[in-house]
Amino acid sequence: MRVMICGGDGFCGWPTALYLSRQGHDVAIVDSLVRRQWDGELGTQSLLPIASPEARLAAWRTRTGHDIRLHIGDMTDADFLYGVLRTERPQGIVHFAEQRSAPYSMLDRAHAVFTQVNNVVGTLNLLYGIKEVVPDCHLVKLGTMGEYGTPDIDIEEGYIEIHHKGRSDVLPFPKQPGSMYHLSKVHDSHNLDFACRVWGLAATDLHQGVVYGVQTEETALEPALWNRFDTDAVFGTVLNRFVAETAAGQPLTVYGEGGQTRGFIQIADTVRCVELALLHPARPGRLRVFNQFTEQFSVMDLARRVAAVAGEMGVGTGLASLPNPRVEQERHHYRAAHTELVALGLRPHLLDDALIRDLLCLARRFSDRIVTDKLLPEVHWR
Ligand code: NAD
Ligand code: USQ
Repeated sequence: MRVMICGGDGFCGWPTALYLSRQGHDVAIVDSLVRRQWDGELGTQSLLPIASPEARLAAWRTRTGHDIRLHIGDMTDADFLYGVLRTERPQGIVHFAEQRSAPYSMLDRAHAVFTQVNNVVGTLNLLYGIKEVVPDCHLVKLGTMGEYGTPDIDIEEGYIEIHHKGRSDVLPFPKQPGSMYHLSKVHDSHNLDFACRVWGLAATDLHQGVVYGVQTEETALEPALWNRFDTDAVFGTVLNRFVAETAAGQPLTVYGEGGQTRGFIQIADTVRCVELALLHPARPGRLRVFNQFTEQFSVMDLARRVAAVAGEMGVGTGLASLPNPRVEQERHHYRAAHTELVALGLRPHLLDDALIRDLLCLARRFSDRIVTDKLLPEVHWR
């Protein structure tokens, strides 16, 4: 399949590009490389050193003989995007190319506006581009479990049957996002739904949970292929941060009571889920939604898991209970359906102590790269 990976230089996109290339798909990456600039803006860096995009692709070509094409440009630039679509004529597009940090989107007005413009306009350009240039192309778009929020009922996969005043219908599941970033994903989902219903496009919205882990079989092949590992309080996600905090000799930063519960998925399963969605395209005319996570944990569960493994290794640093910088429920019901990808063949890799140990070893090896004064949260929701 000719596949275009938008955001293919990022944490999820890079391993996905390599995995799909290795499966024999013809892969092209579209990325503005803006994520690399945000490290500069925030004064931080990936815990693992990452090669330039050109060096990454050259290493992949030398090692596997597979060519991955690179188009550097911004999704919000419609002329650029249309040009790439005309050149590549993709049969499948995977769209990761958004500003994905909730704290970054809550820094101030300018960052909130940037996040929503970047994400919503980029996706809208892509939807129009597909409609006008490659209308039969299947779009696999990364959304987030955080679109649903934490309602006091079970979360379904995208849709819920509602009975109201003697009538019933299957309607999009209600959305209660918790940051300006998560809101941008809800706006995207509405635009995707519209493009499917009205123009007859085929799209899958992957409501992904928090991703953890770093390397996949492909990225681990050699240093030039390594994936990024964010540790700072703005872009680092919770489990990877707990590992990095341990490596830095600091206590684990549990926000508030730690009862916040989320769906989680390993990076190696992310790439498999995307492949499954591509291999089993959505039918045109109705937006398909999959909840993309494999198990759920509370923040406190995760902190205790990491602390226990670190303790066995003799490197435990304990937990720090910090006032929650976010506005979110810290004790709540959480049970979300996630059966569709399993039905397509996903065999989940669940979190185990061996993986935590491997991550801790990796983080300790590169601990001198952790920018320790960027570990504590400084972005407040109120
Ligand atoms: P990332 O920031 O590492 O990668 C995103 C990539 O997109 C970067 O390389 C960046 O340069 C590029 N990009 C951003 N805006 C762009 C634009 N306007 N034009 C071109 N390129 C642009 O993020 P990630 O962790 O790989 O996340 C990828 C996607 O998955 C995002 O849409 C995110 O919302 C979603 N997601 C991520 C997680 C997670 O835990 N990492 C969880 C759920 C969903
Ligand atoms: N948290 C802590 N301590 C930390 C970091 C986070 O207690 O040091 C808590 C947060 O308060 C939150 C939970 O852990 O309750 C998850 O936070 P996170 O920073 O790991 O993840 P989040 O902000 O939700 O965002 C990440 C990705 C985003 C994706 C989302 C999936 O950055 O792109 O959309 O996970 S989901 O959470 O399902 O919406």
